[in-house]
Amino acid sequence: MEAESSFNDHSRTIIHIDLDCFYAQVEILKNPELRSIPLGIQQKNIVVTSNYVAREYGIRKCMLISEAKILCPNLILVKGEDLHDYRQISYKVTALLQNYSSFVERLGLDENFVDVTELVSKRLLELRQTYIVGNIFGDLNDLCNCGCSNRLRVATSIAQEIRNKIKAELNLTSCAGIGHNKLLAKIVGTKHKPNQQTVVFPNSAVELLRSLNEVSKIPSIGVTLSEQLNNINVKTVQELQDADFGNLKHLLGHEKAKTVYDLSFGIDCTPVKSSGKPQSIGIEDSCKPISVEKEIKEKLKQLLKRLLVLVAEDGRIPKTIKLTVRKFNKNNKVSTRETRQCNINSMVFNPKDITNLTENNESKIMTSIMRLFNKLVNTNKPYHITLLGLSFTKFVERPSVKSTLAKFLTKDIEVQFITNIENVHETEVTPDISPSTSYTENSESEAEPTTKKCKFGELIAKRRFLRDSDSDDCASPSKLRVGDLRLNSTEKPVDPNQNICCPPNASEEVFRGITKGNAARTVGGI
Ligand code: TTP
Ligand code: MG
Repeated sequence: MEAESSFNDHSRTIIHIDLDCFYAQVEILKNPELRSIPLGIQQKNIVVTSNYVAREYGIRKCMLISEAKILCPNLILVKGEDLHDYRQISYKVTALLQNYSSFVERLGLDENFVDVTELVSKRLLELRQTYIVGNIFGDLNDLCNCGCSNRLRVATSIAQEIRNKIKAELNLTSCAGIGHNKLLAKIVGTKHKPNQQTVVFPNSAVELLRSLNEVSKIPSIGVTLSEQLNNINVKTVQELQDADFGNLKHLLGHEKAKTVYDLSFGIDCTPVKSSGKPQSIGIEDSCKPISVEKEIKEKLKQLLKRLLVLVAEDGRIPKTIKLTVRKFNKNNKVSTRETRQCNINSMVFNPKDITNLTENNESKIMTSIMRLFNKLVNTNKPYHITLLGLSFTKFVERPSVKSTLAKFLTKDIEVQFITNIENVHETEVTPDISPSTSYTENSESEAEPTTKKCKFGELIAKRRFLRDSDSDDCASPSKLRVGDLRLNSTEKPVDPNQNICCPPNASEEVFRGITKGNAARTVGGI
């Protein structure tokens, strides 16, 4: 059975920008001596990334520190668990990209899609001749004649311009992929790394997808979906392209089957969406099994403290708190994730300094959290918790001084210090695919879950994908749904009071200015 073919529209022009060895580059900005020596960024016992000097030794993302040290005994490790600096730089990059388009979509911390369609048409009016800058994927025979070839050519010079600007102003190198949709732009950008760019014309889209080989390598196809496909003997992209659509439909339902099938041919109609403020800000921490309530409470207190810092950086005031636990059942070695949420009175927060809760207010929030915990876990029976997460959702803007004063005058302020559980929402239970050993040393989710696929991280990321795709909020910034390369970020807007040093080769004024100049727009727009 054949699928009805999707309209393959080439009218848009998209650039995907991915910063090279991002965390490592940020650490190098802070300490330029690290540039020429092998550098690894450590989170728990994993090297989450490394500079390209270290990659020469075979160091790969998500490698165990112990393995990395064997490959490169001189590897210098810098802790990368505090994401503050990475976020700051990340927002500077996005702010810079917003000068090229109002459609800039963040994907994780170091990737952005830029829809340059409008800019390209303007440039085309001015240009007499177009040419290609950078690498080309595929061949230039049989190019489409709808006009996309010229548009993509122009976009290659825009991509080069953007990358030069990122280098000049932020002293960061990046890769770019240029294509007529997000899927192709993202994939093709990985073809030549680091510090390079690659374009793909529509005639080579199918070949580009095939070059990924495994279906699981297609962005937005997660572990469950690839397992489902594998079960019907669809392992490679080519097998997916050749698959009987009736079988796919039977397995996935019509809509999903269609999306997956389209993706395998490089068809992706999802728009580049200007990244808005996150709907949820959360962190979580996996741990060795905890079975004592006192320890749980202590861990949750620490999480709350860290979460409040992120919320303060975001600038809005949350109205709902959500607790996530992962329970490990020692008998059947199965882990399950459950979440429960309740409203909190936003008046417990001091709008001027959210991180600074009075002891009384902190204990009120903790009481709410522990109530949620007791609803999720029957503490009268043995339990083993291997992950705890907290997130705030449903935000309101901080009241202005005026409105606070008005409230005070109308005595609204009387309700200020009440934390209440107004309604407890239904429990979400999501089976976790964690094997029994999953609690060991996995990464913290404050370490923004990544869209990247690598052996260890991939498992974690994929688990998050599974979890998040079942949840109705957006706890993960890398939540990719089939056919939807959209960022759902836990990130926060630019903080103009950032404290990152200006890179040595960059202009201090420009470096600071990018953030400040765009801060107002960013708050409303990212
Ligand atoms: P990537 O873009 O995958 O990696 P990178 O930018 O370090 O290297 P590349 O040159 O190949 O693009 O990820 C961006 C950052 O995300 C990376 O610097 C570190 C972080 N990260 C994690 O926290 N966990 C992970 O599993 C991976 C892969 C990355
Ligand atoms: Mg990168």
